[in-house]
Amino acid sequence: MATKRMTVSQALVEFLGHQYTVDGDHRERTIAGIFGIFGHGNVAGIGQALKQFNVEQPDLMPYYQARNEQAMVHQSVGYARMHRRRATMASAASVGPGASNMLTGAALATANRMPALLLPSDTFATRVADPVLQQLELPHDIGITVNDAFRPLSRFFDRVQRPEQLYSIALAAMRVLTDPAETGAVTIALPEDVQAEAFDVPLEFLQDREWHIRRPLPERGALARAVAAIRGAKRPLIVAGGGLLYSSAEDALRAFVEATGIPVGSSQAGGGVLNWDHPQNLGGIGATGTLAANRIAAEADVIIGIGTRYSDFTTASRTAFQNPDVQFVNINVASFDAYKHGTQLPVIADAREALEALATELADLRIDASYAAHIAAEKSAWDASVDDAFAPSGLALPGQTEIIGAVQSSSAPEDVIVQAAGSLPGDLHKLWRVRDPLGYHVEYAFSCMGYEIAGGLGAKRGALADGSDRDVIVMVGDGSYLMLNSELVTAVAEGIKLIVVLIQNHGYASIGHLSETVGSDRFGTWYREYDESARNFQGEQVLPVDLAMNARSYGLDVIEVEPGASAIDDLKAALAVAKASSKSTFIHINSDPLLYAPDGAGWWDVPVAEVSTLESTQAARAEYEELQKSQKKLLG
Ligand SMILES: Cc1ncc(C[n+]2csc(CCOP(=O)(O)OP(=O)(O)O)c2C)c(N)n1
Ligand SMILES: [Mg+2]
Repeated sequence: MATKRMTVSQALVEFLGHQYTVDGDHRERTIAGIFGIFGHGNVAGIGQALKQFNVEQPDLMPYYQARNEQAMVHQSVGYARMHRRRATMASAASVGPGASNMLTGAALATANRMPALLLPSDTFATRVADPVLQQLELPHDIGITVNDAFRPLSRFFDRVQRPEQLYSIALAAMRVLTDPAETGAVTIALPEDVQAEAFDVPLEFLQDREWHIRRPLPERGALARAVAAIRGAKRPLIVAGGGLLYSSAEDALRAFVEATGIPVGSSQAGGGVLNWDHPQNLGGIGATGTLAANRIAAEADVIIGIGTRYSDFTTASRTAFQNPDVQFVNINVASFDAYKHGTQLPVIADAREALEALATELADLRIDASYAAHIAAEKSAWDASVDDAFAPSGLALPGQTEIIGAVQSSSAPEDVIVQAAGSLPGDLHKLWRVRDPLGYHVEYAFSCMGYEIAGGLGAKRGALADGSDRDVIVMVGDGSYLMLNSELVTAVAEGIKLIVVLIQNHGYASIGHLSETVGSDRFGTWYREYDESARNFQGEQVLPVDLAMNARSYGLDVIEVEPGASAIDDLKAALAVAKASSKSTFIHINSDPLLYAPDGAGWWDVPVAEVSTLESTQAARAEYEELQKSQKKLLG
């Protein structure tokens, strides 16, 4: 057997450079590049390997810098979503804090079912120099390292304790990354001595390898049962999740709903599957959904969930579906999700394959005229509400909805809007008029503050890798910005163009509102100077923080929209400048956090204190108990 003598790191990097995802007639590299922040643990291992290939074979594995390890994983997820999970990036971190900085990223990837490969360095396998700098060193189990914290967060975890283990570990990692039901964070912990250790690697391990994405067909019996349930429905409704996009099922969905007239409400991850103005598209569904989708959902008798995890936001904490006889037909490639809500009608299959099969079986099905008229009326009423919400108020401090309206009207159909946490995801879910399958990018499984800029950069990398120059527009709140904005420096370093719209409202508009509804009076949600006498942060005076100056200090072009009656027009002008530029532009706009989007009749279960000495909390508890009554105690 022909072999090559190389280090574990060199072998892993060369192996990763030869992995391909194949999906029908589409073929691309599974691992498009490696992010690395070097320290002890990887500087002489993965770092050395990347340097060597950079000199000898620069295309084998492109290396990219980042400023924060968590942000490397966010970038990988952003990239993966733009590539419909067919490709991602790897993230290499040093021992200890470098590695543990990726924990949040790992959890985010797993919660979102997005592939991301994590390569945290580990302390010595031989323990020859223990305890090394940054080693956890637990007396009761010295073998535990910070990397064991990745175990519950990863869909696959292993540690290369000996060089020979690399083969099986690398292959298992690739299988999970490219498996539509299992994908998520994949972690290979790499002890620093093993990273640099040499062994004789069979050339076979280093050859091109293809990973064909599994697209399982629906089983005959399950399909027949689903068809019968849908045929028996008077008011069917589709809940569209991200799985539709990951199986490239938009055309199949459109054909099916056009033929049958069945309406669609989408989760955050499913935003984009159908253009906003398609007659069957009721927009977002659930806690942050539209009134149209939520009203139809309340009466629907058969919910056809496709590629959805049924998060609490999607089901409005199990209050969305009020028909006493409601049934769930759950089409999902993951049996875990297909069986949710205790259904007896799971269809474990690829979304596109299942939709095509349903379309054939239900070719003669058409919803009745009164249901169709009801859908059309709800849709047009909601569209009018959005028009109102987008109309400029002329207030010196505009509300967030008019800011979204300005971004909407200033962007091109194929532009990608990126968001993750705060009040923006809910407002976008209700209001954003999606015009491209990948144009709506809101990370809302983990809703991680700090994803926005890093994830947006990853999304832009993903677009560029496809040869697309579509703009990526990151909308970010001041709170999220302060948590993780360092990848702006990465964008500057690589000349990658992002448009960032920062909404300055001096604190947490979202949690402030939530705090009010649970009777906690916005405690701790304003960014204000500390009031010594009240011992809180709720004074009038905002902080002298200048986030525009902060962004400018990174070398970005910055446009500040001044408060005033023309703020929305000025924002549109700024966006036009940003779109025309070839460089990144940061737009700073002040907004009133107390102006809200139109109500969509969604509810979100956030438990309120059962006993309290505060009247505000007691009142909130009484209302909570009332609202909780509509929650269905569903099985499963
Ligand atoms: C990492 C992280 N920490 C805490 C939270 C809880 N949280 C959700 S939104 C939010 C405030 C976001 O503030 P900002 O970005 O300014 O947006 P705004 O609410 O003002 O729209 C917080 C603290 C979170 N989602 N992620
Ligand atoms: Mg804010």
